[in-house]
Amino acid sequence: MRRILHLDMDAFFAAIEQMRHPELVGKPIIIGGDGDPTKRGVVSTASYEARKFGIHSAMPLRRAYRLCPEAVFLPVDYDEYLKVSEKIKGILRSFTSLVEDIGIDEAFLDITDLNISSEEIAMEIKKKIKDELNLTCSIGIAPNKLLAKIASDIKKPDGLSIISEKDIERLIWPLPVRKLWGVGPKTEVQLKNMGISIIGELASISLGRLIEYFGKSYSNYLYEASRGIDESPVITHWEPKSMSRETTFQRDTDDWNTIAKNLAELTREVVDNMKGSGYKGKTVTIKIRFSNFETHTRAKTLDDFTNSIDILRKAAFEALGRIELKKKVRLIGVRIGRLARG
Ligand code: TTP
Ligand code: MG
Repeated sequence: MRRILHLDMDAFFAAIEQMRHPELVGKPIIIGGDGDPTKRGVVSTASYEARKFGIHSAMPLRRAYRLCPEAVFLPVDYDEYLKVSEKIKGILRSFTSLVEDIGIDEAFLDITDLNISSEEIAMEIKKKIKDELNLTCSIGIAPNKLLAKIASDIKKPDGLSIISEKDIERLIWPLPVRKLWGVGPKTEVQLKNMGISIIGELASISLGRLIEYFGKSYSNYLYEASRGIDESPVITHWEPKSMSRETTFQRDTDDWNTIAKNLAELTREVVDNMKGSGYKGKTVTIKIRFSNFETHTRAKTLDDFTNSIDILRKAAFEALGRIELKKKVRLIGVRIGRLARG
């Protein structure tokens, strides 16, 4: 039987701000955009004190301001959060090299071969993160990644949940289907139409019935996931498929110079990122979202892999030229794909 640990930091961006500004501890604080709640932008995260007002990630900042005008609004300081994230991953790697980095504030560890009890490992990790960084996290430990990820979310903040296969019916089945990794809002609606809202209900229907509604491989996934089955290994190194950046304008714009300047800047940022991690790319895709949310993408594939800013910028502008800018633009994005090391 494997032992997989999933760790997720509590109110990550907000907790880091509270750690470096102790006067903010215990207060409703909201991190998002450039910290000005009168401007366009969304909430990246909110402290647990702010969540009591109904504020959550991805909510427009202006709405958050209406719900809690007394909250402290702060800009996203991504560089700082990334530094803290790297320290956390370093702490995790001091326990085992079998660490899968899945996000800025979360990771899986395969602790099967460590000769310490699950509870002791979790407590030691929590203590080290608290002592060295003054932050708290929530940990789930289970026989696989799927269950460990659900477990870490059962008790938050500062939680620890250790679950085994015999707990699936009692702890997993009553949860909404959305708690399963890979079940997004669309699947949630489709399942609801089939009369299914919790994982236990999903586990009660046959694979044949699922296949009537979903593709074969996704049906297989849902069938197994609802039963707590997941054989996927902890992967210590992922090759990225693409790198991208996008930006939403403060005001929708049809000014060519503004659009061009932003496209050039975003392309430079993606290229810097590629160079920093040693990749070259072959396709450049650009995305334009108009003020009515109509979204268009166009891609340009190059003959060779490259990290040349001149070539990639030219390809981005070629792709842009194939979109008719007939309305004001709300968002522009660049993605470079078909990455290869070199
Ligand atoms: P989460 O782990 O989803 O959230 P959290 O750590 O703030 O809170 P919780 O205690 O519930 O785990 O995401 C980690 C960080 O990622 C979060 O602090 C900010 C960022 N983030 C966004 O920028 N936008 C988003 O929509 C989400 C969900 C997270
Ligand atoms: Mg978190």
